[in-house]
Amino acid sequence: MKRLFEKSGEKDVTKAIISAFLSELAEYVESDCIIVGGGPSGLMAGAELAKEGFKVVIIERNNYLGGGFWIGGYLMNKVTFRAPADKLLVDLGIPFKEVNYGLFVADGPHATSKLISYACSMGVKILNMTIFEDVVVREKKVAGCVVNWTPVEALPRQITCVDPIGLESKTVLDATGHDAQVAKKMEERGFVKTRGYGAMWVDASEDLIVQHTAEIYDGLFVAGMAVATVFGLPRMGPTFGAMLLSGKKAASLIKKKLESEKDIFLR
Ligand code: 48F
Repeated sequence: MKRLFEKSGEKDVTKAIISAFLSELAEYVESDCIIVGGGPSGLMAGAELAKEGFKVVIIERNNYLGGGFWIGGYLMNKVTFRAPADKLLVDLGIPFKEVNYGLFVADGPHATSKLISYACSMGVKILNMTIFEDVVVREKKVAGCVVNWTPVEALPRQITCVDPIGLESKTVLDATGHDAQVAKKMEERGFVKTRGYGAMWVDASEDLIVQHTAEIYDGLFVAGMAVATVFGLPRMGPTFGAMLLSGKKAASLIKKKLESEKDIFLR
């Protein structure tokens, strides 16, 4: 019999990881929303949806979340925001300074960790080291994603096939940044058209990205820089207000759609 004071050993540590991970994965093979990309727009959207009780999972190819939010431009880790996004910084508890009228600066690592913490504490689940490969489309509706472990992408060619797995969801949000990977896959399949992002023009870009944040195919939404790529909008460089506002807008559009359907998986 195990003595009371006996500490857990290697097998117990391994079992704890396997059982916690697999039970979560089994629970999240079906969700209300799969968010592809854990950058600022994806994290914000996920947090806002999970706050409302929706079942949300973020697919992120890196081991870390945050995307381009950790650093500003040119490997300098200060991030900027333009009004009215300063109100969101207050809500998220991110310290910032006003450096010019309506222009705010914050520390990238501090801002990113606050946003990740917000998303996790609202109940967003994370599959990191996981790459989006394809879409599930049924009867002209996006109904999930096909994913694989990130390292599978880099496997030597001698290993011919490690099949991916399918995850079902009521909605999918493309928050993969400039690459707009989900929208591009839909384009490859002939379902949507993307235009590629335009030259930098921060003043126009922020508002346009928030305005164009939308459902682009039944069940598929876009947020953040993916919006610029889909709609041919100007790029904006290292300012992040529109990423947070676009994520928030995507969450409200997805919520509306989910509420119009009957069988949601409220947690
Ligand atoms: O690029 P990213 O930060 O996207 P965002 O939320 O924010 C854009 C800004 O960071 C910045 C900007 C404006 O301020 O110009 O670029 O639109 O985060 C995108 C996330 O998606 C992940 C990627 O690793 C990153 O964390 N991602 C991209 N492709 C895949 C993916 C994929 N195929 N599978 C899983 N994750």
